[in-house]
Amino acid sequence: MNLFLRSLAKLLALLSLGFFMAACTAKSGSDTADLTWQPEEINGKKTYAELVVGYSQIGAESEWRIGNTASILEAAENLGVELLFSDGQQRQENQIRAIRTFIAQRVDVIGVSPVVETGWESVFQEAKDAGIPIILVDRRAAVSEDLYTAYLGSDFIEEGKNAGRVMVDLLGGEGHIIELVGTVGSAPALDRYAGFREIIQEYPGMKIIASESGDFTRAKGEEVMADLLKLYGDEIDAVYAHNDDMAIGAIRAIEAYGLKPGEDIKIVSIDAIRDAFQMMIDGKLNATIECNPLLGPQFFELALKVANGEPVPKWIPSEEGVFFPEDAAEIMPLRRY
Ligand code: GYE
Repeated sequence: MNLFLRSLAKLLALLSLGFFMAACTAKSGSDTADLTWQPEEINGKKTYAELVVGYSQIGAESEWRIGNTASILEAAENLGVELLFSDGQQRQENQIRAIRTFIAQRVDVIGVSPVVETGWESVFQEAKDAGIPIILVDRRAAVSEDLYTAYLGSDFIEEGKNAGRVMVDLLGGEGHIIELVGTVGSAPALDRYAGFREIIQEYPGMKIIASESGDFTRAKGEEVMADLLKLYGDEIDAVYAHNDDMAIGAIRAIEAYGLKPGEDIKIVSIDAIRDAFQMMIDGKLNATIECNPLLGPQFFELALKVANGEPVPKWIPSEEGVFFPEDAAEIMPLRRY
């Protein structure tokens, strides 16, 4: 993790219990020489300087999430948007409380990354009744389309399929796979589970011998993998982890068990964080499927349009690739998360 992200993570940890103003708009005083002054409205339309956005983040479970939070805070500051940011610490009830607070504060737009898919109807309906649009960022919610304005995020099914395709190649269509699942009930865990199976079901020799949640964290990935190694040991040919952090945890467990990750046990994961590139350079990870967390600039562009009543697409998907060890050294310095 680079220094900037590290300090951001610390700041977030310190402030995680409440709300904070991530950025204050450069409001003009009487000083006409102030070059940062921006008009509040042009032709009756809001500008970034007038936009007030509430954002309910999930937590800080992974490097991906830390990169995602940094992107949102940075973009708000660069654009001069007033951002009310809340860290839900992985709990849906905290996120629901934050959304209710944003409604009471009468923000222009609410951004939310729902920790799990279900259970959002009532609070989204409350926002709708108050005339405040909801934009889903990163993760979907299982609600009817009239309860949110747009979804900005990845195609998690496609990510799961890409992981499946890479796994078929690595194992030559045959082998015993351990799956480390993300947060139970979250959109990425459900879709990465389904997408992977869509591909490997075509290969009768590919068998998922265990599928357990590591909650998207390194610590849990390591713990679950250590338990599964005790149960299955040498029978394991490969690990499919729903994110890189759990794969890195699994790598530690495999080494502690005395096997070689990347060789004895092939590993494919998702996110493409910087540490995953290091693991590929070290020969311990066989591939990572990209999932882009740098959604801040796109999110605020969307929020401004929505606040001004302009039409926006219902789903704005991110463009993503697949990375392998042979290119890791060249690409790693370019990675921003
Ligand atoms: O893959 C994982 C994070 O929702 C896409 O959440 C995101 C996932 C990401 O914790 O690392």
